[in-house]
Amino acid sequence: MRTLFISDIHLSETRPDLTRALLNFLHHTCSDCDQLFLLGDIFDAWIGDDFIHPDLTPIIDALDTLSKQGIEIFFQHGNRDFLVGKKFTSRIGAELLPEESIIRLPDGQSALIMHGDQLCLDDKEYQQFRILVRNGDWQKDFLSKTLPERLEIARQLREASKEQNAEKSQSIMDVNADSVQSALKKAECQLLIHGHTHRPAIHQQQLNNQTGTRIVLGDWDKELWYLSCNEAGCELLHEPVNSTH
Ligand code: LP5
Ligand code: MN
Repeated sequence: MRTLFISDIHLSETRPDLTRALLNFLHHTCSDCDQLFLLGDIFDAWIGDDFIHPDLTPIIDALDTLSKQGIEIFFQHGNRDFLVGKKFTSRIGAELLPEESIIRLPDGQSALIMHGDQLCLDDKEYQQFRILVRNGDWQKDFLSKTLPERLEIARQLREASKEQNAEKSQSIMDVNADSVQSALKKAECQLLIHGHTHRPAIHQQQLNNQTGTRIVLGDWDKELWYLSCNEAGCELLHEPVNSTH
């Protein structure tokens, strides 16, 4: 039994190298896995299930092929692709998971999984923004706009985000330690797996009288990061984006 986790690929038509890297990963690394978890920000900007850039259709087809081969695929929202809906996940044969989910790993351990943006509680501006854009009415209104309008809003938001991030400190944009503790406590888990911060690492931290583990997935900008779990445990692995099998 082998379970893989990836996040923060940020696929877009401007990065054909990432599309190629993911296709390669799906064809080779995933071919002998049983489960694939997509933990958010797979897409750089998702403006609705009714628009998929044609350059990304090979990815959609490859995911669909994997699920038809019996590999279970699970999708969680990131802060860039929170508008992914059931129309899209059923197109690829994936299950859309709640933003915080508890799963069982091949070695029997329970893990709490999430994108990770919800843990960045020191980033007050982002958390306010998050409440706004995760509101159902707000999303309905956005999705009722024309495609050019939605593309323009997404572009403006990306600009605003880039400008504001340049002003924020690294610590503000990392997870808040108390939010990690309380998320694990609430889930009654000792292992948290998330992405978002683009700071791949395995952290051990004190959790009441036990040791908690926090595995942070990496983004795919320069290297291709993934977590591979089997009966023996989990390994956080990386390869160059341009590697060929
Ligand atoms: O994404 P990244 O890594 O740059 O930074 C994130 C947080 N930013 C965001 C915003 C996204 O990047 C915007 C792209 C969304 C694409 C989907 C579009 C379709 C949906 C459209 C619905 C709105 O998530 C950033 C965090 C950082 O992670 C680290 O955690 O700091 O947070 C922000 O930048 C939020 C700002 O601080 C506050 C929001 C400013 C909004 C300004 C409104 C501009 C007017 C736009 C017109 C509607
Ligand atoms: Mn993110």
